[in-house]
Amino acid sequence: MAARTDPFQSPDYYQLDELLTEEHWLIRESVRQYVKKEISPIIEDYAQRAEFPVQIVKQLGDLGCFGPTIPEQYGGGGLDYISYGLMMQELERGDSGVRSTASVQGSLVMFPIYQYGNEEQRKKYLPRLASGEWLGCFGLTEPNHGSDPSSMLTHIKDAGDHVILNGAKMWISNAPFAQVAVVWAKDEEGIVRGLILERGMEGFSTPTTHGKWSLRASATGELVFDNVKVPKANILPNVQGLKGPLGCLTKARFGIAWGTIGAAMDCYDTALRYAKERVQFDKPIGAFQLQQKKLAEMITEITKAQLLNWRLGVLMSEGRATPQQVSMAKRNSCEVAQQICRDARQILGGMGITGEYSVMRHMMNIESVITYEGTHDIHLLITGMDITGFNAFK
Ligand code: TGC
Ligand code: FAD
Repeated sequence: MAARTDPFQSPDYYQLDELLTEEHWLIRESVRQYVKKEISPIIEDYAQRAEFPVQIVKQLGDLGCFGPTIPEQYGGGGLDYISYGLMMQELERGDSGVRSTASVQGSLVMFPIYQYGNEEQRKKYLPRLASGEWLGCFGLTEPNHGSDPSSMLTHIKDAGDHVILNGAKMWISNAPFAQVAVVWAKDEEGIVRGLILERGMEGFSTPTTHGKWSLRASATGELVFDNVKVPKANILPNVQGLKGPLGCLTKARFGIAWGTIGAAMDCYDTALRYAKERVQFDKPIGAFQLQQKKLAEMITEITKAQLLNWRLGVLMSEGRATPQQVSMAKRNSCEVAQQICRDARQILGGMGITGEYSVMRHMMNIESVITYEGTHDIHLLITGMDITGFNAFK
């Protein structure tokens, strides 16, 4: 397939750009141009081949997309959450897998090392992760424990100056290429602890997961621990319990709320252009009411989600956002994106199922994004519990 150009024009129906600062525009523009130049021309081919474009790791590091909210002294960007959201929006406009690479690295690997780690751990890992010299992954989900990580079986046993780790994690983004893994395991008292593993530790392997129809340009794998000796110096000292991993998920879910609207914006823009150009029955199909209904609903939902995300970004930057507010935004954006991708695919008719356009790839990607970082149902139950006070999980 020949390299392609990217005609994307960003929708901004309510002049929401006026809510952004000049620094926000510059950050968004630099990531947008990166996606146009380095991602859009190649990503479809990588997705068709189910191959991870490993060169993006260094590129994303150079661009500042890894850990943008981490302080600069550790290699992060020291930026606010709107900046982070805009980066994730632009990356996922290119492909959800590219955004996944960045959100795992920043929110699920750098954030716990920064927030729960000691100074030695911060200095050793954060600058290398920020620059893209090292790639990281996050192991919470297990073969039999997905939505309910509190029942995890992976565990550690005290052995003097180290612990012995046994168990397995499944569905782990970045795993096959990662040098570092933040892994969650129970200690002998059943308390969840965070550990930093490095590739090469004896008994630690990362088999690749094959056969995905979704997120094909993202590398997914397992983490297998067979009597791995982990030095106690690699345990994250400043957190215990499930709030450790769940606290990381709050940051990553925020990025997904912005990211999936990026994918939706790409599908809308593609469908709008196609509807104006494609002629049937002597008229552009965009002149028919049925297609206008789809397009009008798309821009309405995108605009509502942009506003929700912006407000959430302000609350996050002020340290006032609740995890439940983040759940609402993640759930809303995934649903909006899923519907928009499907409608855009229909507007493109037969062309919608080809790799000539990005919509089918986005549509398939969203099927993962609506499931990972807490399924659609789990986020609904989080909202339900928040407003009623009743726990409907158990
Ligand atoms: P629960 O008793 O509710 O909570 C345990 C402790 O954690 C605290 N907490 C949170 N803290 C920060 N952020 C959040 N979002 C939090 N949610 C809960 C809570 O206050 C409590 O603290 P404490 O001090 O009292 O101990 O826990 P539960 O076992 O009842 O579970 C609740 C539930 C179901 C909502 C939770 O387990 C959940 O969110 N499940 C979904 C699992 C999930 O999201 N897995 C994601 C795996 S990682 C991934 O998918 C990465 S994909 C990345 C990519 O490629 O982009
Ligand atoms: P299950 O928990 O088995 O859920 C199955 C169904 O049951 C869902 O519809 C769910 O909503 C429903 N359900 C579950 N509990 C309830 C309930 N109480 N009430 C009502 N309905 C319920 N995990 C990581 O740790 N790190 C990663 O990097 C990572 N990357 C991923 C990448 C991809 C491509 C995918 C697909 C997943 C990834 N995951 C990762 C795992 C992901 O977080 C889990 O798939 C997700 O949390 C759901 O777990 P599960 O697949 O075991 O589904």
